[in-house]
Amino acid sequence: MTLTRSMGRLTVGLVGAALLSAAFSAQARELSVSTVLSEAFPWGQAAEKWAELVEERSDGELTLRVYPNSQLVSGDQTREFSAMRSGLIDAAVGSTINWSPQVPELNLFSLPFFIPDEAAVDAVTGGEAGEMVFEAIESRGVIPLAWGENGFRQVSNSRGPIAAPDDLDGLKIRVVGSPLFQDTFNALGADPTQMSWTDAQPALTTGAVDGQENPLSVFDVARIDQVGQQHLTLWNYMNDPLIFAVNQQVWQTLSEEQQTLLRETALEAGEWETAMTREQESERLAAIQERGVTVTELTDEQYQTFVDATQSVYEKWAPRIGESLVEAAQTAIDGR
Ligand code: X2X
Repeated sequence: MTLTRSMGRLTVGLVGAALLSAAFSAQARELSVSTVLSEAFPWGQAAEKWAELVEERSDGELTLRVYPNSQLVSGDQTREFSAMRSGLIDAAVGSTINWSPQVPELNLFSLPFFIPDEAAVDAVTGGEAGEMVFEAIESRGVIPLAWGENGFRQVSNSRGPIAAPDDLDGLKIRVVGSPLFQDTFNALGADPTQMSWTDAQPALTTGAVDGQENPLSVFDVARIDQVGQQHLTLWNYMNDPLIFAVNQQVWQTLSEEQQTLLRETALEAGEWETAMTREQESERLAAIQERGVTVTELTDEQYQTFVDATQSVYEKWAPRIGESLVEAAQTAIDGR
C-alpha cells in the first residue's frame, strides 16, 4: 500500500518534470545526434563540430550528444531517417544514401555519373534543386538545416583494376541504401549485395564480397586496403552529401533563439567539414597509393563507357525521383 502510494507520487513527479521541461523549453536540454561514421572520419567530425559550436554559444542551455556508428539504430543505417522521424532520435548528420529509402527524392544524388564534380554538387545543393530536396525532407516530418559532404564515391575491389564495365563482370560488390544501387551495379554486369557498413567490413575481410564503393576519406581512415582492396578506380560516379537535420516535434519545442542557433551552427559546421573533406582528397589519395593500392584513373573515353552502360538507371529512376527535381538539378549543373 505504502509502496504503491509512493510509486504513484514518483510517477506524478516524473510526469510533472516532463511537462515542466516541455513548457519551459528555454531550460537546459540535451538532444541526441546520430551519425554512421565516428569522429575518426570527416563525417563524425562534422557532428562533433556542430556539438562544439552549440556548446560554446548556448551557455549550456542546449547540448548535442553525438552517437556514432549507427548505434541508435543497432547498426542499421537505412533506418536512421525513420528513427529520427518517429522521435527515437532527436537529430542526425546523415547521408542522402541512407535516407533515400524513406525520401525517394534523395536518390537524385545517387544517379550514376549525373553530378560530375564539386562545382556541380554546389550548384545543385545551393540552388533550387537543393531547396526542393529540403522541402521533400520537411514534408516527411524532419527539419533539414544544412549540407555537409561524405565525398565522391570511388569503387575498389580485390580482383583487378577496373577501367571498363567488363572489368566488373560478376564481381560481388557491397552496396548500401536504396534499390537504385542494385540497378546501377547490375547494369554494369556486377553482382551487387546490399548490407550495412557494420556488416561490410567483415564481409570484405572474409572475401564474402570482392569490392565496395566509398569516398577516399572512408577508404583511407577505415584502412580498406588492409582487407584486401588492392585496386581502386577513381570514377566519381556519385557524390554523397550529408544533411544536418532535426525531428520536427523536437524542433517545435525549441525557442526561436535556439532554432536560429542550431541552424547557424549546422551551416557553419557543414561548410567547415565540406571544405576540409575536399582539401584532404589529394593527400588521402597519395597515402592510399603509398600503401601499394593500384589506382586507376579513367580517360574520357573509358568514363563514357560507364555513362553509357548505366543510362537505363537514369531513365528508370528520374520519374521516381521526380522529373521536375531532376530537371532543376540538370539546369544547375549545366549552368555551373
Ligand atoms: O555505408 C557506407 O558506405 C557509408 C559509411 O559511406 C554510408 O553510410 C553511406
